[in-house]
Amino acid sequence: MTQDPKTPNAFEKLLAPLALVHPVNLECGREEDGYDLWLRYRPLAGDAKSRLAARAASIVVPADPSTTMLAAVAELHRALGCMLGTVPALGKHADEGAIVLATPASMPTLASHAPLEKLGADGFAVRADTVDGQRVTLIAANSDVGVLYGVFAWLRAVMLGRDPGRVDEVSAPKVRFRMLNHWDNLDRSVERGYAGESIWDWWKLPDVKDPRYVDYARANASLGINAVSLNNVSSKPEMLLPQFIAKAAALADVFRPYGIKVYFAARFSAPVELDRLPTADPLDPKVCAWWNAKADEIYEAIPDFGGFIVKANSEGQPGPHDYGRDHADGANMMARALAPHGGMVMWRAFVYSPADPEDRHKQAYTDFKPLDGKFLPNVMVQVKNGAIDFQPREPFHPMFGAMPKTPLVLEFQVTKEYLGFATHLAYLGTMWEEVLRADTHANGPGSTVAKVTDGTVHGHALTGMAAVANIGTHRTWCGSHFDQANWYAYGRFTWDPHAAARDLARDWVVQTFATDAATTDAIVAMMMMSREAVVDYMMPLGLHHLFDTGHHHGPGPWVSELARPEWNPTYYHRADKEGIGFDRSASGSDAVAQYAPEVAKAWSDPRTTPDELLLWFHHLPWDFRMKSGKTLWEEMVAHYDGGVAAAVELRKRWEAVKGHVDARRHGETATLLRVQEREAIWWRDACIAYFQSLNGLPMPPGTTAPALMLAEYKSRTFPYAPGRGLPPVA
Ligand code: BDP
Repeated sequence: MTQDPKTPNAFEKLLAPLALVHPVNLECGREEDGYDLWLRYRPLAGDAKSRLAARAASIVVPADPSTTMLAAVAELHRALGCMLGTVPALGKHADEGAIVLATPASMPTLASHAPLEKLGADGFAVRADTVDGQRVTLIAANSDVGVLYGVFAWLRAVMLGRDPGRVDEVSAPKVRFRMLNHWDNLDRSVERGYAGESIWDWWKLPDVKDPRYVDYARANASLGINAVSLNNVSSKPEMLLPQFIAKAAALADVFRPYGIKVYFAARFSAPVELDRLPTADPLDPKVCAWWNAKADEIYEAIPDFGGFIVKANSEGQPGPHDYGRDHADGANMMARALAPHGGMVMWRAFVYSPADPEDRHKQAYTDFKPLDGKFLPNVMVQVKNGAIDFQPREPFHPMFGAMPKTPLVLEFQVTKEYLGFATHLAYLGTMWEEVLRADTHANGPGSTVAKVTDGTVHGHALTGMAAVANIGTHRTWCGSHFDQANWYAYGRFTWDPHAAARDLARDWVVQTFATDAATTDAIVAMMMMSREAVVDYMMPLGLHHLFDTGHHHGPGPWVSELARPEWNPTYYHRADKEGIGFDRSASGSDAVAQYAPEVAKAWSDPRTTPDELLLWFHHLPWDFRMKSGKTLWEEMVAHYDGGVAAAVELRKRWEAVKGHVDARRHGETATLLRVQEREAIWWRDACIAYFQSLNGLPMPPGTTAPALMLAEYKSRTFPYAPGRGLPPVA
């Protein structure tokens, strides 16, 4: 349905302050190309249409609506216009069939209709209710952004096929800072980005505000994401120059109605680089004054600026160690500058030293544990889900549960740097669920990472999750259709870290493909098996970081000559003629001792360590007897074969749903699944050929030898693989 933009109607007048580009010029029902993400609002028919129409007779908007309230109205307008083909009227009263948007400020009697005390600042209640004797849909919250979230929740329920007249949902987020971290450079390249360029068109900002920014904000708000850091954590000082602050301010203006605050990744040495201060020592009064003034300048342009995220003393980034200070000194200096404005510092714990020979697994904990309790109240320490990096599987980071006095931000990576870029299908919901449900035992059994993250284990009110975004200029936003599911699932986990990966997958499939139950089941099943498939064909049994250098595309278990030991895959697998694996038990690096005694005990002994983490914690002989009765070598080959079989299975299952998914998205996905199958075989063969070259063992009976000689796999180079961004990183 398209409305004539020349005839301004009541909606257009109402929504004018939002300054959306053609907010009422709806374009519904065009070919599916992935752009609409899970907010597709396809036209309804039959009963579904009449049921919705009966519940969408009018929209009642509070008087003097904020731009956030207008964003809620705009979304209803867009969604109902597309799904019904007609736009409901704007109503003043709660007439029969109205959708009533309400906060205590707009409806003094609201408390008798909605459990406001349960909703907190961002929660909502969406319910079929009777107001003044009329049956209405009440979307209630304590704040306007809560109403916006409620609108998205109601629309989701409609898209999931629920009866719009029976929706009854009361929900509040369990995490306060629900953040996306863009690793976007100022030249628009994206570090570890596989979906095109950065969507921030820095060059044209602040003048040109791409309408895509609004769609980006809508998508985030639909999940509850409320914080966005704009630039790469391996940051450039120029982000803090006035011209970039102005560009960021323009983005902040677009995002504000959607409840999203912007953050910057701040470079620790910026005072030296931008203003030639002789030092960036965090205890130097001139340096502190520089940051104070910089914070004032930023808040002048962006009054609701979120704060800084900082990668310091890690992978070449400057930091307080350069001046003999510790991470708390650095973080607190910035925190003091931001505190008068209500800003936060998210200080990353992803640090490992270029000089320290200690097991990389142990270094962050060793650095940060003694600092517990030393950070100012507006500092959170941001910790990756695993101890080393974003590997296909890692044990949870030992800092979870070990920092009782420090609020932690749990950091995930949505972009699939280590799980096949945007060409492999890997639903990460299952990986994140595994981490979130892992038991730290910090405060007795049941002290899961989710409960550390939601603040309940240590009683923190400041809670946060962050993830490296997978978003770029590609039409699908994420580089492939299925990669959208990872943005989606991550966002939903930030709202509720106790959610189930399968439920989120199902919701995403129904919203995204809107197909019959059998097809939905088939696609959900594909998603649920996909991450384990990648683990199996890349690095099973706790192996990690077998990637080729720099770009991390494809296998490179043989790489051993890079300057820093921990940049080499051989550092992680330690394979030789006798055995394989990293001994992190007491006889090795003793990284296990960084976990609570219950966890350490289980992971200290290969017989009680789960197979999935075996070689992460133990160096074992190739003939080690596995729980299955197979030798370690046989088991490893079986996993590699299982991974390839699963990739074949994914391709076949997708072929089977042909005709049940629109042709374009089906075809594009089918092509990628063929790539995945081919690369799964490559991974399997290259790794087996390499390990076999060390152990000299024959292929287990019934298995197939690698197709090519090891030298052929070793000779492959990918100088132009995507995602390296600037500057070059290892
Ligand atoms: C590593 C990436 C690197 C990032 C780093 C980080 O390879 O590009 O800069 O993480 O998180 O996994 O800072």
